[in-house]
Amino acid sequence: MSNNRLTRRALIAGAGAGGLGAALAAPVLAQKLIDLGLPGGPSLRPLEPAFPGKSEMIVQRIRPPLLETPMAAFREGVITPNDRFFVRWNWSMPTEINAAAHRVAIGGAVKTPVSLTLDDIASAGETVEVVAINQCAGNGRGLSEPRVTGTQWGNGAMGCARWTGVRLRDVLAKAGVAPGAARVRFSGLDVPMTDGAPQFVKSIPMDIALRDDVLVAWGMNGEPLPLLHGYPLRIVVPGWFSTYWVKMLATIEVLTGEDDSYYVAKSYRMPEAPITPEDKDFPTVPITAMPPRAFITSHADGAVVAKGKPLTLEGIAMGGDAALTKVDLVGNGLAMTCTLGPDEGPYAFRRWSVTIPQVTGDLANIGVRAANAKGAVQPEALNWNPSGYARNVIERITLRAQ
Ligand SMILES: Nc1nc2c(c(=O)[nH]1)N[C@H]1C(S)=C(S)[C@@H](COP(=O)(O)O)O[C@H]1N2
Ligand SMILES: [Mo]
Repeated sequence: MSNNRLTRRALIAGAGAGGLGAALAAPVLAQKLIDLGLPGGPSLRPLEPAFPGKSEMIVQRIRPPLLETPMAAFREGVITPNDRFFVRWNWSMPTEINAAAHRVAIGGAVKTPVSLTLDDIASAGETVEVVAINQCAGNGRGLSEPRVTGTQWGNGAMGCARWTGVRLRDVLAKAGVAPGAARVRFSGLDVPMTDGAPQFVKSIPMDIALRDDVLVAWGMNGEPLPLLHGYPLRIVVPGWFSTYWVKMLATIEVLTGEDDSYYVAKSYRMPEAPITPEDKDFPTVPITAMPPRAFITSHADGAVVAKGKPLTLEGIAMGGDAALTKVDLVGNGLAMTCTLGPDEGPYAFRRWSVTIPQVTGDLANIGVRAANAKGAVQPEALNWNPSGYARNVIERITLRAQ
C-alpha cells in the first residue's frame, strides 16, 4: 500500500463530507428480508444497502446503527470488505468530523499531558499494518438457548481487515507514561443519548497496551477508516474482542489503579466459571481474549448435496488470541482434518477446505472444530452465560443427500 501515511487530506476525504447525517438518520428500508435462524425469537431481519458506504447488510437496529454481515460475505477470501463489515455503536455517533480540528488528549498518569493532532499521531512512530479480526463479544448471541438479552446477532458480528496505524505505545511515549501506570483507558466522540447514562469508555491493562501490535489505526483495508468504523482513529487490539477497539478516539487516559467505569466494572463481563441458566450470584471477569472458532461457508443448514459423489466443504476459521493450528470436520461419524489456506497472521481468518470422498446419506449435525496454539479447542457444548458472550461452541449444520 502506498498511502500508508496519515495525511489531513486523506482523512478529510475519508469523512465523505456531507449527506451522512441524513443518510444515517433516515435510511430508506426496502424490506428485503433474511432469516437468521434464531431459535429464541423473531428471526427475520431487513437486508439492506441503505447505509452510507455499505452494500447489503442485515439491519439489527437503525439508530444507533447495528448492522450485521451476511454469512455469504465470508465465502470469498479472508478479508471482509469495508462495505460488508459489521457495525456496532452503543450510543449515537457524530455524523461529521472536522479532521483538522480533531485532537486526541493524553492525560492521567503521564509525565506531560498532551493534545495531539492527526499529523502528530501519524508521525509518532513507524507505520504498522496488522490483519486482525474485529469480533463483537456478543457475536452469535441470538443463537443462545435459552435466549439471552442483548442484540440478537447471528454469527455475522465479526469481520477481518487489514488495519494501518501506529503503535499505541509510540503514541503514549508522546506524553510519557508515569511510574505506577496500570491501565490505559480510551473514549471516543460518541456520547450517551440519555441523561446520566455512562459514556462508552474502555480500558486495557498496561502490558497489553505496550504490545507490538496494538495500534492507534487510521486505515482499514487500504482506505481511511469509514465514519461508521470510527473515523478518524480507532484502537485495534488484535486477539481481543472489539469492545476494546474504541472508535473515533478522543482521549487516552493512563490509570494507576483498577478501572471502575461502567463498561469495564459492570458490563462486558462473563461468569468466572461455567454456570447454568438457573444460577444467580456468581463472580464475573471481563471478557478479553477471543477463543478459536470455525464456520462452514460453502453450505447453509439444510442444503442438498449429491449422493454417491465426493463433497468439498469450505469455510473460515480463527485462532482467537493465538494462531489457528487445526480445523477438524466432526459429527455424523466423521473425523477428518481440514486443509488450511494461506496464513495472513495469527489474528486473521484462515480459509479451510475438506473433501468427503463419497456422500452415502444425509450428513446430520456436522461441524468444524478449530484449535489454537495455546491449546484452546472449540467445545461441544455452549458456554451459556446471561449476555451470550464469547460464543464458540462448534456450529452444526445438516446436509440432505439426494
Ligand atoms: N467509540 C466507540 N467505540 C466502540 C463502540 C462504541 O459504541 N463507541 N462499540 C464497540 C463495540 S461493542 C464493537 S462490537 C465494535 C464494533 O466495531 P465496528 O463497528 O467497526 O465493526 O466497536 C467498539 N468500539
Ligand atoms: Mo460489541
